[in-house]
Amino acid sequence: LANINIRQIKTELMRFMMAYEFALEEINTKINILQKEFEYVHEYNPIEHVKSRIKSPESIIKKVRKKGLPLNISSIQENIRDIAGIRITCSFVTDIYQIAKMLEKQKDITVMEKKDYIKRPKPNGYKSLHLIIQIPIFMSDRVENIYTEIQIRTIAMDFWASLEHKIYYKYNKEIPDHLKRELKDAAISANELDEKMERIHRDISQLKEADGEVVTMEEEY
Ligand code: 0O2
Repeated sequence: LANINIRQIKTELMRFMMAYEFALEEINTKINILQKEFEYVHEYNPIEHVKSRIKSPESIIKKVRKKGLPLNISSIQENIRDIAGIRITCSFVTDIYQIAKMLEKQKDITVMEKKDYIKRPKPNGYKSLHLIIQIPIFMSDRVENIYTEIQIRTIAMDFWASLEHKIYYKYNKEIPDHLKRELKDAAISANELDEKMERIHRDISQLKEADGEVVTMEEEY
């Protein structure tokens, strides 16, 4: 009896994790389609790169404990919403909102939560647009609505966040105040770079437009 139970639990856990893999596959396909078709129509690629990951069982358990939640499948499914995570790195800030809009409009995507850390950065300087979405996964005997976290940011925001993540963990989650200030300064510099590059991009687009070249970046999708 004990063997049967363990087998059942194993099967359930495998199916549970598989659903998140499928969610990532679905969303990656959607992003691929958007990217290819957008580039074809607008002759412009707003996406620099896309990365996806499944949260490890250890970090899922760590998050469950940190939030003081019960450790069972339905509690994890409902409360840990970034088991499947996708990060889209865009060229410019305006691209972030365009990509978000294109995903939000898709009928099978339900936006459950939107955290705009670009309009309201975190106190440490962190910037990104987070969409917590649900996507249906059609399996042999059921449909599961799977939570996925989509983080959309520019290269400069990604550069800062990736390094801050490393530095933060290296210092075992306690950084001295002067380093916190320096990190915040670095975030401000990253932001200035984003603004400058976007301004140059806009100015060059206007020049091209004046020269009679078709400029499509700001067009409605
Ligand atoms: P990891 O290692 O990237 O997976 P939640 O705990 O997710 O239910 P919370 O904390 O309000 O709710 O979510 P939030 O703030 O939207 O953060 C979710 C994810 O955003 C984090 O996942 C990070 O990936 C990223 N993030 C948020 N704040 C920061 C920050 O200050 N610096 C960096 N580098 N990344 C950040 P995890 O699970 O915390 O970490």
